Amino acid sequence: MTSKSCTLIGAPVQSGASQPGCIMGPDAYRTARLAETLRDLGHEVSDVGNVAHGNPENITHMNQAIHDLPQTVAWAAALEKAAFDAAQTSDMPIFLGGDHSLSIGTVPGISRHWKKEGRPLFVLWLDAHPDFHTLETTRSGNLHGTPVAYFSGLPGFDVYPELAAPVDPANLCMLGIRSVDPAENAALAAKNVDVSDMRAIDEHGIAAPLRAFLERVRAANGALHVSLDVDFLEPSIAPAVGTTVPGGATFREAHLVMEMLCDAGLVTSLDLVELNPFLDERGRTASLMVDLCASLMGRKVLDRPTKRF
Ligand code: 6HN
Ligand code: MN
Ligand code: MN
Ligand code: MN
Repeated sequence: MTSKSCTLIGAPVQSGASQPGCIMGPDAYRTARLAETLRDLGHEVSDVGNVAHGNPENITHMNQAIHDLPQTVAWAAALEKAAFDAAQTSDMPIFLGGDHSLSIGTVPGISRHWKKEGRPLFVLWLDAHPDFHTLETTRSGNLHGTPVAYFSGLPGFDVYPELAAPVDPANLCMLGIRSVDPAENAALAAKNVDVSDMRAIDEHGIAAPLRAFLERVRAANGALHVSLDVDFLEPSIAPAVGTTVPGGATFREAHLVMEMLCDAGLVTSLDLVELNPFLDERGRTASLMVDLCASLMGRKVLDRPTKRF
């Protein structure tokens, strides 16, 4: 792959998850040598450190289950700006999470940039969950369950920042899905979202739906944002996440997705989310996420270094 300028942006968000720990995510990726790994592949890498948010405003919502709304909205505003700014200057902004509520900021910022450039944004959501709750439908109140419904322009998000460029639900693709709440299921069907759940992947393989999606992105001259949730992966290979669901993507399925994305050359930004280093085993999940990132950015199977630890 041609050399890219990559910008690493730390987003130590944990207000959207039920348990603490994602605050340590960005530093776990640094410890697992993400920057050095991408440099070894020939890319130019700058780590701009962690984003900080402004003072949270006193925002409330009638759904009493919701928690940490003011802080999550403050993060969204700060990350929307950070994402928009990074997309002006970098070929590949990479957001180091942080729980998945960080996409309430990153995807809208990236999408505002591409609207200005006159290209539609597509989003590949690699996750056990569709994160398609509205503020009315969430029962857990964990706001990491809401980003996709919000940036797709569903109603009921008046307390989140105003969207400059909603993502067309026709431009979404979800892979790895295997834990969906009833209200999400109904909303996904109503918006006709392209969802390949694990049952479909078992039957048809993971390459077929991804290939079809990439053809759509290419035909539309789209930009492509990838949001990779640790729980996309089978928990036995990626234990460091608070929302494990059995039956996830295997090691090879996950690498194949990244290798196909690399070959397609369409990816323009990336979220690495939900890593909770407090739940990890000797850094293995952080290292796997870095290796997946390496596959996305050009490492070939035959170039994989022998692990010495
Ligand atoms: N994630 N649907 C569940 C909820 O609490 O709303 C799980 C959300 C998981 C969030 O995957 O980032
Ligand atoms: Mn909380
Ligand atoms: Mn998620
Ligand atoms: Mn998830």
